Amino acid sequence: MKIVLVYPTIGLGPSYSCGVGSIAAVLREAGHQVTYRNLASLEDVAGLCQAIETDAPQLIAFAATSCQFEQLKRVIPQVRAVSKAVVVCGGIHPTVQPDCLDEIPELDAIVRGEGEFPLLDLAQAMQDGRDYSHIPNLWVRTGGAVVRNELRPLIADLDVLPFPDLDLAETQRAIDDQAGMHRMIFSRGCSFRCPYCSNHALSDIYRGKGVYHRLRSPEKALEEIQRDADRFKFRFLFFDDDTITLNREWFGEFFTRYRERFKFPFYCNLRPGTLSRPMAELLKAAGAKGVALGIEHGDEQFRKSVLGRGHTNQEIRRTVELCRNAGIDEIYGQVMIGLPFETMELHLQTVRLCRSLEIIPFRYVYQPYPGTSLARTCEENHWLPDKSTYVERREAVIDFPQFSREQIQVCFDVFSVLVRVKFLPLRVPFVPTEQLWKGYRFCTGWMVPRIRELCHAVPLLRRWVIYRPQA
Ligand code: B12
Repeated sequence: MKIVLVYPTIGLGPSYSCGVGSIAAVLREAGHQVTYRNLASLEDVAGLCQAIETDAPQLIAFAATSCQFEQLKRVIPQVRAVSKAVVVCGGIHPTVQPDCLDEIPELDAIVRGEGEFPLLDLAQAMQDGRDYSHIPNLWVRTGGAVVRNELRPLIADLDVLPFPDLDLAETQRAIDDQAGMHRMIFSRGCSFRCPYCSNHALSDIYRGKGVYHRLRSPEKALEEIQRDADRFKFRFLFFDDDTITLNREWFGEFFTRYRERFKFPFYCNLRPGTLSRPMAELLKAAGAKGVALGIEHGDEQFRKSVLGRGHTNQEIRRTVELCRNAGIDEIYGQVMIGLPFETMELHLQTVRLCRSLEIIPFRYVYQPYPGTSLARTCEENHWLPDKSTYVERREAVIDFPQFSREQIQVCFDVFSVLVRVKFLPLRVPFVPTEQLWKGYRFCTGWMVPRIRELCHAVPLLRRWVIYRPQA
């Protein structure tokens, strides 16, 4: 059967998804004809519709994170207008927010959770002309009602899955776009329950359906790297696994064998407090060039109470030290800005911690992801953004009473400079916006737009001139 898989990356730049690749591999193994379409911009929708008219698939499946789902509200009606295919949507957003089916009347069904076998069952049922409304993991629109099927158990052994079948040209384009970096992932899930991350929402949904954190065997993971090395041209790897240090036995075997077999330098994510000295040394010996360290916030108490991260600043320092002593020098400190209950003063603690650790700053604007307990806190307090589409993780969208949207945006814009240029004072005389605008009245006409432009063009100036932490 002809199936089109659409991976939207609207506003994000080239990327690829191992999840979508895994679905494509399973469908192709079963003999289905799968075409992969990337959707990089809303301007490309006409092209997508044209391609769909040419491909004439019977099934069209869209992938969606929450932000991309908002974009799909404009895309799917246009696709529906040119195709009679069954249109479904899967991925994290429909999984944690299945009621989203109501938001796009042109959608026939959503696929919750791991999509390989539900989509395969759907394709088989359609091919055989069978009713597909009772397939586990699917919520299906039938007439005026929605059939909400149960989730099937999680795939216990990831080795049963074929390797992701990524689109060759699109993947190579994304690798080239990121200076030769190829992203791979060998695990699913995470056993920590950080209230801002979708993992705890997913593990709640899957309660009673099997162990949530799973890994491919080291053998299969190494085979997958070899397969990709034969397919793509890349210079180094990024292991996207949420917590690669979680299973120490796996970690030991995988990196020992990686060191013997491959020469590709690599980066991986790292949770403070989960690395020992031998592990750091093994990482380095295997070729680790750097790590992305989940610092998240600089204030210990805040990190614990709001973000559920119990480790101390001392433990973060220790992890950084272990990496440096082992010779892993590129340490990216990942932090979030604009969190519920955060204030400008608390944010400055993040700047101070990052300065003292001398890490490479890597910052995100906090986004309240559906199904997470921190998003529920935002909802209860009526803080959820009124803006439906935004630049994911880079654009401030929440106006907290104690930390305004403008302040968050400026803190985000100047964060890296403030961390790197240590002599820049953090305690600076802020002038509230209104006062500044009032001050303009005393300037002569031609100066006003110039000052305004200058303040907006130079974020650092905006930070110092316009904003003041609120009491
Ligand atoms: C790795 C990763 C990435 C990598 C992917 C690289 C790669 N080579 O695959 C990159 C860096 C590209 C990436 C980008 C982004 N990511 Co990301 N990412 C992850 C991470 C850590 C793991 C995802 C993964 O690969 N899992 C393994 C695969 C096999 O599983 P999977 O992706 O979940 O896919 C399965 C199901 O979801 C489902 N499924 C997925 N797609 C589809 C499509 C169809 C049609 C169907 C039926 C089913 C289906 O079936 C798949 C197979 O079982 C997750 C966290 C997590 N634990 O899920 C965040 C996560 C998915 N990412 C997230 C976000 C926000 C983003 C970005 C928006 C960030 C940004 N600003 O750039 C972009 C969005 C990209 C896009 N176009 O959608 C959020 C999404 C939250 C939300 N509710 O929207 C997550 C959950 C992290 C979090 N903050 O909690 N990401």
